[in-house]
Amino acid sequence: MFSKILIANRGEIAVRIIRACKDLGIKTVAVYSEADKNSLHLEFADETICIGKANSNDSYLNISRLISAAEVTDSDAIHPGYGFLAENAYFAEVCESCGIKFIGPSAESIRLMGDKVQAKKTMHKAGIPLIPGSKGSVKSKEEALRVAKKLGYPLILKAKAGGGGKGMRICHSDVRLISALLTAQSEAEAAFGDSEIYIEKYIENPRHIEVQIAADNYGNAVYFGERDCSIQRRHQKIIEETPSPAINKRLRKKLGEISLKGVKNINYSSVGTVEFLLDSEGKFYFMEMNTRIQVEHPVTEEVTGIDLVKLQIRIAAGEKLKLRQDDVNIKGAAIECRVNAEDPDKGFLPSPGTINFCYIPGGKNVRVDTHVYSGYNIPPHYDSLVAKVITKADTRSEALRNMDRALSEFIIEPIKTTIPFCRSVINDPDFKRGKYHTGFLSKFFDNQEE
Ligand code: MV4
Repeated sequence: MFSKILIANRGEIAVRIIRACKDLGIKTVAVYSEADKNSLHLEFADETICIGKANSNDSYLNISRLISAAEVTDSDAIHPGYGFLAENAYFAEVCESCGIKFIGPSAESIRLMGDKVQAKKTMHKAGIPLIPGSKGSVKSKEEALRVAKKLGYPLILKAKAGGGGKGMRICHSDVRLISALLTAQSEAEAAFGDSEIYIEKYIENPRHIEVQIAADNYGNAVYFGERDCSIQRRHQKIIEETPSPAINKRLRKKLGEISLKGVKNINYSSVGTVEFLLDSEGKFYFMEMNTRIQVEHPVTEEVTGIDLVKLQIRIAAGEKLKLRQDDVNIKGAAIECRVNAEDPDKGFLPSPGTINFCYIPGGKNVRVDTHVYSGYNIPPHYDSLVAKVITKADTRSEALRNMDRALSEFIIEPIKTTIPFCRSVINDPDFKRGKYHTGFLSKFFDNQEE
């Protein structure tokens, strides 16, 4: 096992990772930018190092500073969290070449799954159903028109280097397709430095279902059920839950087993998430794979009793999975609401600033993962997530009531947050019945863009 881990991240996930390290008896190094001097993760870590200015490029994305910090503190591993460098294959490679263990899969797996076209081809070879689409990336309008003729509209354009919705375009006609290809290419070039675009049949109102898996270096792999992440706005998840109200035991097993086939086929080793779209007829299609620990991992932890961050660290340290599939029992239901410092009345514009008073809810079956406290100043330079409220119960309806209670107790003054918005979603009659899909939030807005 490692004796010291450097956490190359900030905010709630840095706190979450430090907790897992402490539970494993591992020393921790927190890094921080000048904007994060008063951050909670610095209080909890054994050592702290400032790695640069507020701008992410000068700090949390700065590979040489992170490696230097790991070297001067004699850290034997780096945990990247999510976002920042978590899915940067080059960073994973640099860590390895410096003799520092990257806590995640191999650089090769990250690179393969980061290329969404390659990822689809690879998963298809393992027998996983794909959304009908172009064979690879589409380079010309003639090629795009040929794909359109074969598949019919609506179509969706996606960036090969993308994921998470950037560079996506939905089109309903040849004319739109041709112009969308150009704008999607330039958007992808600007966002990822890679203009390649692929095309898929657009599935209307699907559910976004993702399967949590873990695999070790010795060919053992297990799945931990699914999460339903269909409640999104502008491709930002707001509420996630498990089990999905749309999935029965049989489908869960099928999705789980197919996900394992996919990850075993690439000799994947770490925790990871296989994303699917589920259409209104119950057919599912592979979409992409995330090779990091995800924001919404706690709902899975709450129903399985497994600490996924500890498991991720153990796998990276070369331990064998002790767990067999039969040992994974899903008990009850869990839901997560993301509390973002955003103003819903201003189109969810970030609302950073100082929290004068903060009260974190508690009570039975309430978990809050956060880095904020009374007096904390939310810097404007990073994402707006300030807390994750996770509740669980024997049944979904109890977990929802528990969530409403927890959110009603949460005080973060005077910052505007998504708490009232989350409460209106979980009290919505259709949501309560489990009847929702990725287009669900559009009924809360006049003009939901994409
Ligand atoms: C799709 C889709 C429908 N058909 N792909 C991919 C990234 C994720 N953030 C959104 N993604 C989608 N990919 C095909 N072939 C629907 C989504 C999707 C979505 C699309 C438009 C508006 C909101 C959405 C919310 C979730 C998923």
